[in-house]
Amino acid sequence: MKRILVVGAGGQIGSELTTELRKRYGTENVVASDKRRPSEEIAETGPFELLDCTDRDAVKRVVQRYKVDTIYHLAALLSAVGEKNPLLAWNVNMGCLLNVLEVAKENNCAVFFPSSIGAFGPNTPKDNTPQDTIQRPNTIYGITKVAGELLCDYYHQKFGVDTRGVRFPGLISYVALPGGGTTDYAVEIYYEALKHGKYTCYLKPDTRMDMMYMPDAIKAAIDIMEADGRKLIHRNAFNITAMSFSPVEIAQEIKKHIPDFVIEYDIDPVRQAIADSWPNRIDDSAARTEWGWEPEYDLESMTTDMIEKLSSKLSIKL
Ligand code: AKB
Repeated sequence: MKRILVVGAGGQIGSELTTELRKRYGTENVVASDKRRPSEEIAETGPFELLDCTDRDAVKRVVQRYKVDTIYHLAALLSAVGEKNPLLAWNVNMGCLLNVLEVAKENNCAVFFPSSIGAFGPNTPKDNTPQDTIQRPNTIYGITKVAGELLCDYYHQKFGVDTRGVRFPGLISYVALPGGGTTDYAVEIYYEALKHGKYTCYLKPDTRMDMMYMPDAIKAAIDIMEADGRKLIHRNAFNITAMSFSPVEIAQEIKKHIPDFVIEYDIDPVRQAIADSWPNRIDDSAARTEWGWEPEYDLESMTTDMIEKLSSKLSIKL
């Protein structure tokens, strides 16, 4: 049985991933950690450690105390917030990853690293973006993701650390909110549609990006760590996607459930420029071939589920 440490367990991915890992591997075998105390569900249903991953000794202490053999390293600043404080984004995103990789090397741990569609840039092919292609991002977030992919491959090749990763698209969930990304609109729109019947979007109506519903993202993170390493040609990191849509298309889908819903636009130039530099739709055939990746949800099934779950969470009757 694996002994897992989740770094950043209180975040958008971490809170749902921790719950699923505990179901699969047993509560006692999954240590949640975060800089701040997360929800009761995470902090009180299994082992929890307050952990600042910029402190390498602290990471090492937790790994050794719980005899961890697999680390899911999720702590990072996202794209939009990174542009507000590039130095902090570099220090947190690279510093924490380096600490995790060093501790993993010394303690024989496997590492999951979440890269992103943000690892691509304005001169990457926009449609059917290949697995192996030009990666010259122009955001600090993207730069840390490309450097992170390379660093993970380096630790694998040079020190034999079992590093694996995926390039996540925008992630949509009704459990925890994302914090400071460019794709956050695709979560906010459901909350605002249900609460106010109206949403003001900070991206232009036709801005197309890859997206994924959280249950598929959790499945991907677990499946890639379970995959047979001998079959992996790539490692850091695999393109994965589930759907690709624009604000106008998600709004149309929401209108099928909330007919009076209205979307308006007030463009944020910073987030628009980031979104314009990312692909329209990536090609995830390497992940499908090498470890059997296959998403379950598309825009229609995700919207039905989001509206059902979120209206019950917010106690809103449709
Ligand atoms: C962001 O928008 O920054 C993230 C991502 C796509 O990596 N959601």
